Amino acid sequence: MDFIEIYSDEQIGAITLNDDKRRNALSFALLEEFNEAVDELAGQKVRTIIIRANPGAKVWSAGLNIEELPENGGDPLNYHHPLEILMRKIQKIPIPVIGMISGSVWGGGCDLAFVCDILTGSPEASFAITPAKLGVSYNASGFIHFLNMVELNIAKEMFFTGEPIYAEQAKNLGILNHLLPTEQLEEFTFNLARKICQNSPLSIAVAKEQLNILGSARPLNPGIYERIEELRSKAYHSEDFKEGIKAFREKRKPRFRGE
Ligand code: YXS
Repeated sequence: MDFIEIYSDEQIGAITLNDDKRRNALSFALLEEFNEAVDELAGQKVRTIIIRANPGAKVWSAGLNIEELPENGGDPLNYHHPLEILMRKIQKIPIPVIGMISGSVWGGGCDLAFVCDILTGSPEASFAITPAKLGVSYNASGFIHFLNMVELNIAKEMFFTGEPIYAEQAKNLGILNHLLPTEQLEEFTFNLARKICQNSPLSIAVAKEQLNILGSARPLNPGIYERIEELRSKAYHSEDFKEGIKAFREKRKPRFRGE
C-alpha cells in the first residue's frame, strides 16, 4: 500500500494515514487502500481499530482531494463515493473504531473523524468543515454525523465559518472523548483499546449497532428528502463551487458571488 499502513496484533488493529506530502488528502487512491485496510482487519477479527496519522504529522487529514472534485456539476459526495462507502463501513463494522487525532482535520476528513466511535486527541488536534470555503454543499448523512457530535448552533458555526475548532474547545464540546499531551496520546489510546478488548465483543457489537440506529433515527418524509437534494444540487451546480476549486488551485482567496 502506498498511502495507508496497517498494523495488527491479535486484538487491536491500527490504520495509519501515510500521505504526509499531500497532507493525507482523501484521494480516490488513498480511500481505496483505506477501505481495503478496514476489510483486511475485519477479516483478522481484531476487536478494535485505531485510525491515526504518522507521529508528528501536523495534518491528520486535509479532507477530500480538491483536485478530484467534479467540476461539471457532479455531486462531490454521492452515495457511492469511496469516502461515503468507508464511513458507512466504519459505522457498520461490529467493533469500536477509535480516531486518534494528532493534527488538524479538514472537510471530509472531519466527517470521517466524526463517524469514529471514540476520539482521542492531542493539543495539535483541530476540526474544520469547509464546504462554505469551496462554494459547495455537504450531504444529509454528513449533516447527521455533525448533529450527532455537536449542538445545532455549533454545527451551524462550523459550517458557516469553515474555521477550525481547536483541541481545548473540542474537548469541552465533547468532540474529543480524551485530550492528552502529545507524548501520551498513543499509549493512552492503545490502553483504551486494550480495555475495550477485555469486554464481551458480542455485547459491544450489539451496543454499537443499537446506538448507531437510534443516533441516526430522524423523521424524514420524501418531501423533506427531495428538498434536501434540491438544495445540494443548487450548490454543487453553482459558479461559487467552480470558483472555490479554481481559487484553491491558484492558491488565492476565492471571490464568491453567491451564484
Ligand atoms: O502545492 P503542492 O503540490 O505541494 O500541494 C500542497 C497542497 O495543494 C496539497 N493539499 C491538497 N491537495 C488536494 N486536496 C486537498 N484537500 C489538499 N490539502 C493540501 O498538499 C500540499 C501541501 O499543502 P500545503 O502547502 O497547503 O500544506 P500546509 O501545511 O501549509 O497546510 C495544510 C492545510 C491542510 C491547512 C492546507 O493544505 C489546506 O488548507 N488544505 C485544504 C483543506 C480543505 O479545505 N479541505 C477540504 C477539501 S474539500 C472536502 O473535503 C469536502 C468537499 S467539503 O469542502 O465539503 O468539506
